[in-house]
Amino acid sequence: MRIMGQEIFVTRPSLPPFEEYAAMLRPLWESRWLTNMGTYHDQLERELKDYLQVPELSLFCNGHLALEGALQIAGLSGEVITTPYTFASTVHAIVRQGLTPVLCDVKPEDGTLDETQLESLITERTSAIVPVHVYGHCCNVEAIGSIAEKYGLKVIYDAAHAFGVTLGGRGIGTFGDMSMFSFHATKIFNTVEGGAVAFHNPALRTKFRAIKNFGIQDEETITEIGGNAKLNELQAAMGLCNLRYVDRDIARSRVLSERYHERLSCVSGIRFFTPRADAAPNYAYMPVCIEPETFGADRDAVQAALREHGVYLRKYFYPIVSEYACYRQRFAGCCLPQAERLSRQVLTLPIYADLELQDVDRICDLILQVAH
Ligand code: T4K
Repeated sequence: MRIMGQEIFVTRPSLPPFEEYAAMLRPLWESRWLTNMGTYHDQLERELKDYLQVPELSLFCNGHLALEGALQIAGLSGEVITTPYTFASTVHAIVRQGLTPVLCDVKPEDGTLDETQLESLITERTSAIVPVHVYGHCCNVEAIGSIAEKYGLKVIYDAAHAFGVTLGGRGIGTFGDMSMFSFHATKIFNTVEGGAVAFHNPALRTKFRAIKNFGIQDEETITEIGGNAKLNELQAAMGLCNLRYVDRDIARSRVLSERYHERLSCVSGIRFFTPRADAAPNYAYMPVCIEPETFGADRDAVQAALREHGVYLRKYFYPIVSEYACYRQRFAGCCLPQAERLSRQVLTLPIYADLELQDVDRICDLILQVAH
């Protein structure tokens, strides 16, 4: 049990035993091969491909640049439909690739893109859909896939939160044309900073390898307009170590998630999301909706009250993207009632492998005190 007063954040990175990571560094000191797709980089690509059950995978230095890389390689133009209920990265990646984001509202039950609204947003300029498996909740990939096929659109999933998630026994990264995963320190699996794109077409393998390294094919051949987005050997070593423990971490987070449900699911005014029953989740996020009319206090009051006790809950995702200062004008007039409502009600509670059950109980006690 933690000492009272010690801070608890929404997440805490998993780290392997120090000696295990240190041992991985020795060959790097000896070879002096530190980056530009070294041995660990290629080994991690192979191991992640197996773990995520995807046909092809390319590592990047972070999830954001992986998403930008996927959008670039997909050869898109014009409009791209995505959701406003996400981290800044999703829409920024679309805009930074010279594309026009079009926002689709989300479903209140899981926060993912509302596929029933998709067709009304498709125009002759639409080239792709970028749905987000927000909190690791799987989108309606079947409906999205058939709409995309009907209109000849690419589907690139933002699967930043969905590491290790399976749907109907299939790796979540096998749906759509490509999926981006994030391996940021705050994710269930981390390489400190890092990310990857999973894809189907083996012909894209060399393109992905080139665009993260200035478009270089060989010393004298530059085939793509690429930047520098390589995962280095120290990060890859961290990934190789952490991958050995990720199943344990997911199992541990499951226990914590069950405890939150046990303690809070019958409380009036606290609503849990209902992700798809055919998905195996990763328990990386613990979002709840605080419905002020029935709970007796609003989300911000709960956040402030727990902060007084050193527990830092996060409002992932508030504000929604259309309300950002940099996008307000662009999206003025967009009607996104479900995303707005969720963003006013959601709190993400702490969940990570070395959080203790007593901490979960204390957090639940503190939340319940706010209601009374
Ligand atoms: N798409 C989606 C849907 C995403 O959510 C993200 C990233 C991306 C794309 C882009 O992927 P990356 O390029 O990041 O790979 C955090 C993460 O930085 C970000 O990766 C993540 N989503 C987002 C949801 O959360 P912040 O601004 O909330 O981070 P920060 O620094 O406030 O950290 C959150 C908490 O984690 C802290 O209160 C304490 C703890 N923490 C954090 C760090 C960095 C630690 O204990 N140790 C640490 O080293 O964005």
